[in-house]
Amino acid sequence: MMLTLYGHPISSYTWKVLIALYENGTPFEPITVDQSTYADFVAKWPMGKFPVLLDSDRKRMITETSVIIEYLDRYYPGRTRFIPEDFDAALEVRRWDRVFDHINTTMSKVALDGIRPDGQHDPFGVEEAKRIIHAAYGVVETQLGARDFIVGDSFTMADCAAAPALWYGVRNVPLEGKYPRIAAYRERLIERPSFARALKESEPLFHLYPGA
Ligand SMILES: N[C@@H](CCC(=O)N[C@@H](CS)C(=O)NCC(=O)O)C(=O)O
Repeated sequence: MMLTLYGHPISSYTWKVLIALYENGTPFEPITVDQSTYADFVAKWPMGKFPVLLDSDRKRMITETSVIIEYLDRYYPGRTRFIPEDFDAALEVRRWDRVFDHINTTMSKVALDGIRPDGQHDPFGVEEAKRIIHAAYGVVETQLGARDFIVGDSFTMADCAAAPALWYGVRNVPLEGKYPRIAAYRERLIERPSFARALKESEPLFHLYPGA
């Protein structure tokens, strides 16, 4: 097997890369980061952040989901292209990819606060996180306009980032009826076969999610 992905079936950032792999039916071996594999994983990538892609053919280890997807788009391209050829369009994709990753990381602050021990909660930090996410929802709502996808009319890396960020984001920081385009876009992403598959595969382990 050329490609190996260290990740976890309920991890939002793992989903982002799984969506890219499933979009194009790219063959890979998944390795779940758990107690039995953690030491091996951290030896490879001491940052301890997943997912991580290993390419045995090209003898490369790629970290950071946006870089992994750019790598797949270049070296293992398929029917769905994640980065447009046009440079300005590519920058737009990268820009919205960053917005969704920001939602994703900020949302986990809200989710993880729920499992902190008594006396260790951070209500100020949680309120701050919610304020940041609502600001992001506002710009995403405006950007969506009449678009099916976040940039232009085709599915890109930015949509790979949007699916997990909005799936978990809206669970933790509800839309409160204020962002109808985000609600509809989130449903379209959930119906996309690549994401539907990642969601389905997460079900057996979903009880591990904080507050699930
Ligand atoms: N910027 C990173 C974020 C990855 C990330 O935060 N992954 C989470 C899982 S969804 C993680 O590894 N958490 C475990 C930890 O931080 O120790 C990326 O895009 O790959």
